[in-house]
Amino acid sequence: MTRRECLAAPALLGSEPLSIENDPLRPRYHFLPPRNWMNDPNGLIHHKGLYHLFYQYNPNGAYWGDMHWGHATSPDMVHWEHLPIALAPAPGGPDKDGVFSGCCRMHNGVPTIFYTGVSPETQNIILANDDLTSFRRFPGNPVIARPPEGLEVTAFRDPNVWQEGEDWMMAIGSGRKGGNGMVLLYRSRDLAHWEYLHPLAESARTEDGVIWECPNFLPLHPTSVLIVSADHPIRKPFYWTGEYENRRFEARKMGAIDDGGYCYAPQVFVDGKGRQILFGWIPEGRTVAAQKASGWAGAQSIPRILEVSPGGELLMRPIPEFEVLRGAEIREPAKLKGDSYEIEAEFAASGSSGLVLRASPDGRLRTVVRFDAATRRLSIDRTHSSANKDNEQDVRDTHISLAAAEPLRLRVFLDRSIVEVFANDRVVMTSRIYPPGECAGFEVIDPSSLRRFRAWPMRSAT
Ligand code: DQQ
Repeated sequence: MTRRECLAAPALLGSEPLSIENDPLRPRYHFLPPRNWMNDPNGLIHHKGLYHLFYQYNPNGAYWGDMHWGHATSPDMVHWEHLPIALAPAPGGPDKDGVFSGCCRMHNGVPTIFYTGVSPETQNIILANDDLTSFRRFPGNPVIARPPEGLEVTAFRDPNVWQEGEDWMMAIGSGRKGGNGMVLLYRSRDLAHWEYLHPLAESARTEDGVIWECPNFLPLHPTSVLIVSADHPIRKPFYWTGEYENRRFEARKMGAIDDGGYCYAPQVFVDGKGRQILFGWIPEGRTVAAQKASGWAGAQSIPRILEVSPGGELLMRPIPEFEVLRGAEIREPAKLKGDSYEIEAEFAASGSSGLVLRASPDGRLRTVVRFDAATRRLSIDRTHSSANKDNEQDVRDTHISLAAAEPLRLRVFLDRSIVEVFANDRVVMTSRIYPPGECAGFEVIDPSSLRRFRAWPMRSAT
């Protein structure tokens, strides 16, 4: 596809309905396209001093379907410039029914996109020019036309590619018919011909998902990381850390990428500073009708830096680049209010402590982030976040193990309808809330347990 063809694809840019600009629920510092539906982050790459974020995009409205790849670039992962749609389904080709998720790697100096075409699911390649503004389908597509012989699978998508010596390796999200989620491992010398090796990982338990989507394998030393998004009966991204030797992955430790229920299909890439960075899709928690009416749906998480602890736990911290959006520091909790801020709060891990966000003037509407020291459970309660019962309303919680005398350290990012809570660099909960604009109140639960507090109103990134 040339740049001109990109522009001829259904328009991403154009005149903007006023409702989107004025929408008090629309996040201001998380990444969103100008309008319509977005889901998985795709093709993340740092190239020639710019970050490229591609994403699953429906140009027809704020609902899932007709998957294209939207595109934006940034110098810092905070401020983004929207570019024309990068990839659109090509009539008659293997991606005629949708350009599904995938990644981008440099191959012989050429930005090379690996992705899934659907109905049936096949793996394909697109070559980009050096500034990733024009795209050309590889004539040998599909490079993998079907799942391995003799294996009955429920899914075959979302290629994740890395290099090992002279070989290129590909992990594909899958699931065994009548069984559980798995990741299939392939090898290639030339990217055109792929040989199936074996499952890189396979779940023994239905509760960890019967389909594993969007695999990310990080062959790090001494500890490697596998991340998958488990679909059905749960819908949640998990990680495993373990050893990778002779192309076999021995998973040792499992954990959640996010326990809040609103982070899915994360993708990891190595950024310009050599850091492993994760972006995740933040879906909506409201009805499809409400999404369509608003004209937008879906956001990208604050990028997280990943590291493996000596004990094999995945550590996740927000990138410090977002600090440029901080306004004047607030040290007294009583002075904090609004719908867009960042908080750093440290609590003695005793009793029941936490934060109340976006409270209405009469206190009846509120979102509560709470830690219960006795049970070591961290929760987000949004049973009273919104008066509209059509919005998802529940309590989500997770366990966080703290060493003796270790305080609870929270980083909270509130961005109107998004709440992202990082706890002690190892637990993250992302949630969605839809309170009316008057809900700007803030409170600390059990101020006697509060050891440190700093907050900043956050400026818009756009
Ligand atoms: N979303 C994509 C698929 C992927 C799923 C389609 C995960 O490639 O498996 O939009 O959200």
